[in-house]
Amino acid sequence: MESKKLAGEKAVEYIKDGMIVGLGTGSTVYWTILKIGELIKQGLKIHGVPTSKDTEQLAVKMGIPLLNLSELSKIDLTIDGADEVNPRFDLIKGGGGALLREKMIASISERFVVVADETKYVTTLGKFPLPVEVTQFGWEITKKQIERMGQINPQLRLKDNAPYITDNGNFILDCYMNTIEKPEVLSVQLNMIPGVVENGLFVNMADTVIIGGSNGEIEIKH
Ligand code: DER
Repeated sequence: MESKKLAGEKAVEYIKDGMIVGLGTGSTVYWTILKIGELIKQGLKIHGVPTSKDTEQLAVKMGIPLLNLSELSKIDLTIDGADEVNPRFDLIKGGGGALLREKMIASISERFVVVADETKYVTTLGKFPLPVEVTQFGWEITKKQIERMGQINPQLRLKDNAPYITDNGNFILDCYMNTIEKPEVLSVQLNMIPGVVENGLFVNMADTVIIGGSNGEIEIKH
């Protein structure tokens, strides 16, 4: 927890008065949102754009004024976590089930800052199963289509022994494969499959990565 807290809190240094800030989802950016709440109490003036219903609830609790995506054409800064980050700053995201809204909000952000503990920084993506958001309609067919790509094992994400349902009413297939050598290729191939809504590969989107170390050190990569 400490290394996540270190990274999460450090990210608020990128926030300036008047900004519109995309608020990510997960246990690392949780610390960012708590810190923003403190700064709001001290007079910081920003608006947040939540990437999930969970984050929306937390942001409201922290007194962060919110906007929804439909009101915006751009966001100044988004701060979010990741399940894996490689040296090119390609990410696997979606462990928390929020990948679609996270990717939409990151895609219109001037700057995208990732906060993570050191365990997330990997040489090659793929040890973490890649979340793929799919329509409920025909998900079994979509699963078969992904299997036909070869070397990918898609599994329906469950919660309390029932299919996990995202904030957008979709299912998630967690795709197990060994390594992802060309995330930019796989991302396009997956999104071409009818029934795939979005995948958790964030390629060429992150600008800055803040890594919290178990030794109490913080490393900022640009
Ligand atoms: O679901 C997501 O994309 C989250 O951002 C996730 O990847 C971050 O998880 P963590 O900060 O709780 O490890």
